[in-house]
Amino acid sequence: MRVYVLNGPNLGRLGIRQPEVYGATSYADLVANCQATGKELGLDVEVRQTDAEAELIGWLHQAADEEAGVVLNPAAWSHYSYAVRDACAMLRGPLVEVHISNIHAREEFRHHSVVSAVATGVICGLGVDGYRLALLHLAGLRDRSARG
Ligand code: CA2
Repeated sequence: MRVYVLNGPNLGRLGIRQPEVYGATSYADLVANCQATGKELGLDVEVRQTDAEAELIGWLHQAADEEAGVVLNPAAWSHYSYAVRDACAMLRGPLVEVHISNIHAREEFRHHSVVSAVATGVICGLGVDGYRLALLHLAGLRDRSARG
């Protein structure tokens, strides 16, 4: 099963600033952890990050065309990008939305994600463990569908 782990703006700076909010794991470590989890679970995992909305939308179209699973941290776009939401709605495989921080315990503008309504499920506030949990969920779906 092909899985895209897609990350939105500023997440490439993980571990450099605000460790009290986002933890001490660097973006490079996050990529390595997702790849290791993918290997463990037999998932073909590709991890990407972009600060450009059009690039993320292109990757979502690619995932839709391939019927791939997606783990998405839309970052700030979660809160206002109907373009990202519409691209997510086109996906044909499962979509797990991940937030490292607990967006509900932060500023009011972070409490709502326009993406969540079109996601299969949402994980938030569990730090970078959320990515591993999302990949475990996708592997479980794959296993259940293989069993029929
Ligand atoms: O908690 C999350 O994962 C967020 O999606 C992260 C976004 C934020 O806009 C969302 O409300 C919640 C921001 C990512 C910024 O990442 C940084 C990384 C290092 C230093 C500063 C910001």
